[in-house]
Amino acid sequence: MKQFEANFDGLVGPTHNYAGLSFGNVASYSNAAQASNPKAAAKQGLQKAKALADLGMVQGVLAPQERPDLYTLRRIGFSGSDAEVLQKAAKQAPALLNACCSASSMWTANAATVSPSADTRDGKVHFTPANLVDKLHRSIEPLTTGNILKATFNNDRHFKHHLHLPEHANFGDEGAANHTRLCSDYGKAGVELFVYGQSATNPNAPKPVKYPARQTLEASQAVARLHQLEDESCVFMQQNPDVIDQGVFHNDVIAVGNQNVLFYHEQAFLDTESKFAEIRRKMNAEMHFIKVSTAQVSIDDAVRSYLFNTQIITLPNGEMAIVAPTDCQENPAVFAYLNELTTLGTPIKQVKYFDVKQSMQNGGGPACLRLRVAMNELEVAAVNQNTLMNDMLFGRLNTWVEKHYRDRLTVADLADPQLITESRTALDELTQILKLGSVYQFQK
Ligand code: SUG
Repeated sequence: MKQFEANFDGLVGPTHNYAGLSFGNVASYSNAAQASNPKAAAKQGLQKAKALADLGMVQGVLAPQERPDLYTLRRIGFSGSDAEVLQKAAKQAPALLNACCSASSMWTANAATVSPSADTRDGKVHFTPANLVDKLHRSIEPLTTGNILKATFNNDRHFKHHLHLPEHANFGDEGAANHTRLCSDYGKAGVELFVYGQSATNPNAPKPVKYPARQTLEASQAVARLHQLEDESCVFMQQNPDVIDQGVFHNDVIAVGNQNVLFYHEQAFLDTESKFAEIRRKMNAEMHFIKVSTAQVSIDDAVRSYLFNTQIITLPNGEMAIVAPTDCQENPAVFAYLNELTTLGTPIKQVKYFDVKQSMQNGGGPACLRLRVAMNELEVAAVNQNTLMNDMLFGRLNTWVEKHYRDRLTVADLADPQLITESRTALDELTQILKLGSVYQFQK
């Protein structure tokens, strides 16, 4: 049976803006209060997704969330008509309004953790939405994320959907951004590498001092239990707290894997050698660890260029390619490194650059924008086919963006009640295009 690794990219929502909401995420902070271009952001994302589909990859899309999130604003005491709720929040608590307007669900690497059927005891593909408790604006995503995942992977025979973990700092969970599945072939049992930032219940364990460690060991262990993974196929590894303090807020900002390749910065982890030995033993197949040294690329350059927030994909001809943001071309050290990488005799043979600057300015590169789901052909056939990228869907989504999205949005614009109508009209039409049913609260 054929095996695939599908990428499901998050569609950028109509309220994409720069509000500086993510402490510890350098790009989000440094671009705070700039004007955004939601239309360009959505189109950049669609271009990348379509290009991967054109390369022969299985590519899908995940719908964005409803923003402004008036349900959360009402839950915290703002009342009246929708317009009144928005305007009261804008006046009395603008920071809360900003949190309820973020389009952050576009970074679907944080939507959920996914374990393919080859790894799980019941032979199903398991999904656990991330609770994202570390950031207010992201902590309001998981319930709707669960609805969207269920509407996209809507077949109980093949897909098992869990509730997100308890909403407490001990279980801080950021989804696939801290999870890498290594394997010889997508359809064979692999090793699931969970990278955490801190252990919540061990006060003596190392942790960052300046910025938050968003993922806990306890959350990663809970996801592994829920997904019915064998101990022998899991490795739990700690992120180096020093790099979190330099802006590496998720592991996918400093390491990325695909099949039997792990591409990483030498400062990414703690206990690197012993953990890599554990991976080798549990993999039972050849592993390629591609190390980038600080002398080649500094942490600062890695964070600015997002060298590691790249996608490594296996093309239909078996060769691997790296999907990088154009920001990597613009950074001399990183560009030189990537040019050399393809000549080093590793499985990575080509680099493909994409302009995703609208997302990059909020700290989201190509890899943040996608959720990986390894599936066999029966599972791919069980996915909601209307969410899979092809010429027709690409055309329809571009027309949809063109019709509903603004080309300029500032934080001040978030108080505009017209944005509620625009966003709901767009999302209602999107659920019809993708045939998702009623996934949003306003549709219920
Ligand atoms: O959670 N940025 C996101 C970026 C997520 C990137 N994802 C991965 N690395 N997988 C975050 O920090 C910024 C929103 C704002 O500031 O308006 C934001 O949420």
